[in-house]
Amino acid sequence: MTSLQETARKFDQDGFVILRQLFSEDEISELKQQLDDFIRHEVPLLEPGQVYFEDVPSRPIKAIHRLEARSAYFRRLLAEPRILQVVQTIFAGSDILPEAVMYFAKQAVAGSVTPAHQDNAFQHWDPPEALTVTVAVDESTPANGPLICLKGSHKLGVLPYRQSGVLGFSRALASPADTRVYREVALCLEPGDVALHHINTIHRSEANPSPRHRRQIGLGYRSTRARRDEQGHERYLQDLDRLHKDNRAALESADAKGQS
Ligand SMILES: O=C(O)CCC(=O)C(=O)O
Repeated sequence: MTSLQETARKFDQDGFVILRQLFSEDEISELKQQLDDFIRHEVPLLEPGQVYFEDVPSRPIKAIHRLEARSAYFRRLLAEPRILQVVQTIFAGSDILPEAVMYFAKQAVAGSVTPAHQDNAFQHWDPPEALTVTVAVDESTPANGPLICLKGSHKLGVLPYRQSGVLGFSRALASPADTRVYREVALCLEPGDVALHHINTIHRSEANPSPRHRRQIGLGYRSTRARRDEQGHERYLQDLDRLHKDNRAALESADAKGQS
């Protein structure tokens, strides 16, 4: 079996797979530089919903969505042939569509919990032939809130969810999955490592109380066989809009109290 096919087999079996050192040190240095530039020049222009901040006074960035819309560098990263080749082997017999680039930052000391969720509760692909590729910018260790995937949980389909109230991760699993059956695996990565998880794989992360950042890029792909459940997706967008309005109202009321 070639290593590409072995990767696809593991992904199919576990719902996630790690590829070590897909990107070189120089490539990760450039990625960091591009991220810094994006944060300096583009983030101030983004609307709520495109960027999320931690709820602490220093307001460090927690997540940015759709970097490819504003950056030629991130559009190129999304079209990276080394990644497309792996995704193509996983969803064999179909063309692959790159979807979006996200940034997830679990900042030193300030990074908060990501509730257990499945990406397809947000994305609504049917059949669920889609995945997220995580590119590690920093080392992730048990101490700095690594991504934790539940092995085999992608075979459960999309499970009932609840509104989490957490900005950036508004839908969480309604009840915890049985981790004796679907074992939790912390994805401990070095910069340049890449992890792929299926959109139905349950994943979560703890807070980051450590002095080290855990930042990563998420690249979304799907097969051309996957179709969006438009009604389900519209309901999600309406829920999200409500959450943003409630959040704005809460902030305005806190401001008004502060001034009175
Ligand atoms: O960084 C995290 O904690 C969450 C990332 C995530 O949900 C994802 O990559 O799909």
